[in-house]
Amino acid sequence: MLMKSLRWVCIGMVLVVFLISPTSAQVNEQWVARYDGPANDSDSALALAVDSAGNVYVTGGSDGDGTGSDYTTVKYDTDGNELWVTRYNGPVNHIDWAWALAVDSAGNFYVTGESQGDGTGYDYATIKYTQPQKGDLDGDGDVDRGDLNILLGHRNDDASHCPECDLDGDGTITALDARKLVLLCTRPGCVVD
Ligand SMILES: [Ca+2]
Ligand SMILES: [Ca+2]
Ligand SMILES: [Ca+2]
Ligand SMILES: [Ca+2]
Repeated sequence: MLMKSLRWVCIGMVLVVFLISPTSAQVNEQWVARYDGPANDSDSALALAVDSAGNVYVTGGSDGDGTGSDYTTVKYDTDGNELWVTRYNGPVNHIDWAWALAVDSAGNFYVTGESQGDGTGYDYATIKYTQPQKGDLDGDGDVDRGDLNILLGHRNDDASHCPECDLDGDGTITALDARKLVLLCTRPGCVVD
């Protein structure tokens, strides 16, 4: 009887060791991105979201220069390169912490959190941000013939003349960029409004 119990104890121990042992699967660190705010002080990320293109958004509270902590949202591309930073400081230059963030299918994003109001204690402060649409060179909200004409006006130029025209990022504005823009057109046939 004792031997039988011992055998079950041994089997149990083997199972436990097997279940908690590291598996052969590996995770690899692809990139690490750090953000330090303007005060070179406390920066705390509290939420993260990923859009359909794999870009990463991180938000939280970051000490500003005389503004207390501020909502601070950072966008990274799929390789961890910082694309932009946007900050929000509430009405009394005091504590503003963004606790949550969401991205919709159109690329708009939303942050919310606690923000010190003017005599109102902490308030919800929810912010919607829009992002410039790729290919919308004239900023009218559509990608169409008007944008294509702008791009073609820079044909064979160095990308420094119109950085947003260089859609393939090769440093020169060429017919390949025009082809990419046509694929982004938001109007049937890429006609102008
Ligand atoms: Ca810091
Ligand atoms: Ca603030
Ligand atoms: Ca446009
Ligand atoms: Ca190009």
